[in-house]
Amino acid sequence: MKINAIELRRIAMPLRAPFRTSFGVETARDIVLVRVVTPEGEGWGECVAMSEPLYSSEYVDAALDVLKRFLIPALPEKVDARAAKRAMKPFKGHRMAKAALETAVLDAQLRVSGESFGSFLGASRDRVPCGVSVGIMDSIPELLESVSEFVEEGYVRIKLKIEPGWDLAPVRAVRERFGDDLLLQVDANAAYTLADARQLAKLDDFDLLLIEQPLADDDLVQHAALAKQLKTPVCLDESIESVEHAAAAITLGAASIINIKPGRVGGYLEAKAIHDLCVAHGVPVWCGGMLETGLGRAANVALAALPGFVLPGDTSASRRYFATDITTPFELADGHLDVPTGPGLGIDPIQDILDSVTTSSEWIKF
Ligand code: SMG
Ligand code: MG
Repeated sequence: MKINAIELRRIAMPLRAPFRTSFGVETARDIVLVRVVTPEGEGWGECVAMSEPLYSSEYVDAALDVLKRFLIPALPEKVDARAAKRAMKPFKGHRMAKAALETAVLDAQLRVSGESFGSFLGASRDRVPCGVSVGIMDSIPELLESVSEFVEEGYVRIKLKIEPGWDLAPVRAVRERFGDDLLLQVDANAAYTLADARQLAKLDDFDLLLIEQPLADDDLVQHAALAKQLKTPVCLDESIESVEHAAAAITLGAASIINIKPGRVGGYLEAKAIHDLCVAHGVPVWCGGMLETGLGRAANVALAALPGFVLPGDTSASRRYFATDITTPFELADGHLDVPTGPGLGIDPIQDILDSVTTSSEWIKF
């Protein structure tokens, strides 16, 4: 496939409500969309980097810069997703930027060949069960109100964001109010240290599905030590940026469950490789989320339909974050989202909505 031009379009999407984690509060999404134009068709990729390097070292301005300066110029004349991944490999890091470009190339390639993301990746289901991630709140009553709305909407699993000072009490309150049958898990976004092991072990009483990324991203050995002190399974998110990291985490006993986010690991090809490795080792995986628009969500839902994704993902409906999505909104039905079946992502941006949220656009011509 030959590329004629690539558009780097930056959009600003207000969130319906602030989303607080242990590292900060998000009130809007600042997103780079990559649009690959070929003679036969177009493809889209969404960069999941945040405005500031707080979740990981990546951030939006850096993603734009590395795309323009290094990643796009490195693409070979004839390209598909695999060739794009190979061409970008020499550049260290910047996995979210790489994932966006690789996804746009893959989408274009699949739209031309008429195959869906789900079929290309190996999806084995036509819909996926959905969980929702619930931010840190100012009070327990506010949290219970929010969780109750999500449960009523049909979400099949609740994830509570935690941090020191907001862990046992919210988990206990949600367990007491919604009962033992609620699938419940927590995510610390690296807010603890191994010295907190005894506090974290108190969460064992609440029958959680997992505790996600309790310690720092580069603390694999400490996660292995922590896992020995907890009954709650340890799941890694930020620590896993490649299939090699996943292999190391499994070998060390640092994680018994892995959260797969295609942006964090450099794209859907790497995400699929991590899935395959985990299946081979009997390690359950689930699909993470980065507050994606409908474009990123479409690809995530396709990935979440692979057989190793045995736990509900952070693949919530569009309205969880956005009053107006840039695509036809994803809507929950019986706690599930349908896997798109059309070619490529199977969904398109709605031009006037896209234009109304666009803050800048730049074309790179080939
Ligand atoms: O898309 O629903 C979503 C976000 C889910 O909690 C979520 N993501 O660490 O897993 C995580 C966070 C990262 C983004 S927080 C701003
Ligand atoms: Mg996480």
